[in-house]
Amino acid sequence: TGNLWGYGKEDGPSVWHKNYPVAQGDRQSPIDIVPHQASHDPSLGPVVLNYDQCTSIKIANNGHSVVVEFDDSDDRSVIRGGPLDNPYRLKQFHFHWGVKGCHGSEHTVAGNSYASELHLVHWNAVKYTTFGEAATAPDGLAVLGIFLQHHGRFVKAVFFFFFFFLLQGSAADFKGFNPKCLLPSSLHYWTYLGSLTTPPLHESVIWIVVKDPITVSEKQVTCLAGSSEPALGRLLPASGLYLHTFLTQGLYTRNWEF
Ligand code: SG5
Ligand code: ZN
Repeated sequence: TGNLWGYGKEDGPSVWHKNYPVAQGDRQSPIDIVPHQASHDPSLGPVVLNYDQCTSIKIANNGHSVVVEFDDSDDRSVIRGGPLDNPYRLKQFHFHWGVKGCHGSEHTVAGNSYASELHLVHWNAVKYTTFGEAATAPDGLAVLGIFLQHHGRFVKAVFFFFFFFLLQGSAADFKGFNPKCLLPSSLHYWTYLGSLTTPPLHESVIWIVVKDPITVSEKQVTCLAGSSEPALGRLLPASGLYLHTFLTQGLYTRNWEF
């Protein structure tokens, strides 16, 4: 079919526009975040995460990435504040990583990539009735991006997700996981209006990219070698990029014990 895409030479980011013309649109993601070019917007407040109801349902591996899905039938797990006008429901999170183990992030900061990037995908259930509808609307999605850097401590939860990637094509129950254990202790962020980073590349994402990475051990990141590639080469200059600094409430608890 004409809708196949990937990260190879023939089907990679540089040719996505053939099937998805919006790839050449003006709010495409990812971008290179240049910190000193970001303006401070004093009207932006802190981002607040309510994940403590632990609404995860299952974990799945489609051969490209690992995704953890959440019950999004109500507002038990939401992100609010920051650039968002209303709470957005957590739908799923997934990871991006690279073949070399250390350049897997999609966003870059002043031209530098991180080992991996975690995306927590939320949707606007106040304005839209389904995730699918929200995913095509300009204010439909809010994705919280978290960088993973190596040279840190071994993080069991992260090891678990990456290990699950080795189990190609599998899925399992995964109830009661609180993703707060995957976040850094401060949620200073950059925000800009962007898109999904993979086809269909809808320009529907309010990006909230957290400045501080979480650190994981080098071993657990390099075990990802040979998996997905970030959409480098599509990195565009940032327009309307805002920096906001705010300290959040320390560390978090979770139910899942690894
Ligand atoms: C990844 O990024 C995700 C997609 C996600 C896009 O390709 O895929 C995986 O992690 C593999 C399972 O998530 C899914 O396909 C869920 C099964 O697409 C969406 O979130 C759909 C709207 C793009 O998301 S991103 O912009 O945050 N990177
Ligand atoms: Zn993603």
